[in-house]
Amino acid sequence: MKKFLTVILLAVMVLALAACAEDKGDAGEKSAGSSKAEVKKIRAGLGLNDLHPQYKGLIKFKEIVEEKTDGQIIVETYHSGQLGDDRTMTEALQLGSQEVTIPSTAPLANFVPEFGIFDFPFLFPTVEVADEVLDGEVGKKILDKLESQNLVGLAYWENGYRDVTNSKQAIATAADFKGLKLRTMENELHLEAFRALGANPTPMAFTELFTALQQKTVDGQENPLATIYLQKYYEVQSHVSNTNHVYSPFVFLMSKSFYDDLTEEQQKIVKEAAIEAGIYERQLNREANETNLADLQTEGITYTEVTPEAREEMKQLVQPTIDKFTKKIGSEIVKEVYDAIEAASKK
Ligand code: KDG
Repeated sequence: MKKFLTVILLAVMVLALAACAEDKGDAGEKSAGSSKAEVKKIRAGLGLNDLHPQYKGLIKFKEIVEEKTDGQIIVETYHSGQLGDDRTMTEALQLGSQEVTIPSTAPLANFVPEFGIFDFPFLFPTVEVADEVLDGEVGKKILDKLESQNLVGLAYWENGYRDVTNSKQAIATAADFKGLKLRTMENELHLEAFRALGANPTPMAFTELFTALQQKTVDGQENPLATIYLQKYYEVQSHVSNTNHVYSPFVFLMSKSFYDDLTEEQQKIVKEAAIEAGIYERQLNREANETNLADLQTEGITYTEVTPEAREEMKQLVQPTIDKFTKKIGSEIVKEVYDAIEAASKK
């Protein structure tokens, strides 16, 4: 009987040990699994509001990334400057306290001066040429320069051709800019170009713009039609002209420390998602552009046509600014951009 009890006791101990080992194994696997399966979060912030194609593109990026990573990367989206303006968000990416933002190239030129080339007035003749150049070799070369700033540039998106609005007078020719207090993006080249046209420009973050127009701190501003309409600038502006003075690209930025922490597979997913969502955003933006001028007029804004001759005069007035910044940024890389534009224009 004693023997029998000892055997039973031993059997129970063996079973208990086995169960224990199994538990440990599970727990071990679970913890390995959970570190493998650790969910990474992208906080993505924009200056524009949630009606803009840029935000819709960001939602597309979110959908692609969350689906392709099976929820291992989640994307939280913020619009209307909820996380700050272009400069503060870009700095947050450098510090690693935010993961994604999509600024215009103009404020980004304060971090990597070569982006300033894309803000040369009247540079890109068409959106197709812009796509070809930005998505081509020289565009990539400039994106790669972001690494030294602790940033990764995943793709170019589209802000678009910019037009001037104001609350004072119709702008048909360069002479009409005289004395106009105009908000520009925080970019030296933009400031000098508008001074050359005779305006009185002042740099300001996008997040402050509506209030500045409303309180008449400035008379006018310049942005693509989609922004002018969707941000409801018609409520505080009375004139719009098709100055089309610059094609403004967006750059899809990711914090380098966050990107470097992703697996190779995840890096591929976010990169491809930024490109795919960018194609979608460009398409939405171009569709918006077709209707937004009429929409603005319906809202009571007066449209004034800038003739090709008047635009030619504007081009000549800003040429010394372009020459100055060509030297400042580097003639070689500027030439590469011009060559790429020429090649793309022949296609
Ligand atoms: O989300 C992008 C905006 O923050 C900004 O880049 C818009 O074109 C713009 C401007 O005028 O500041």
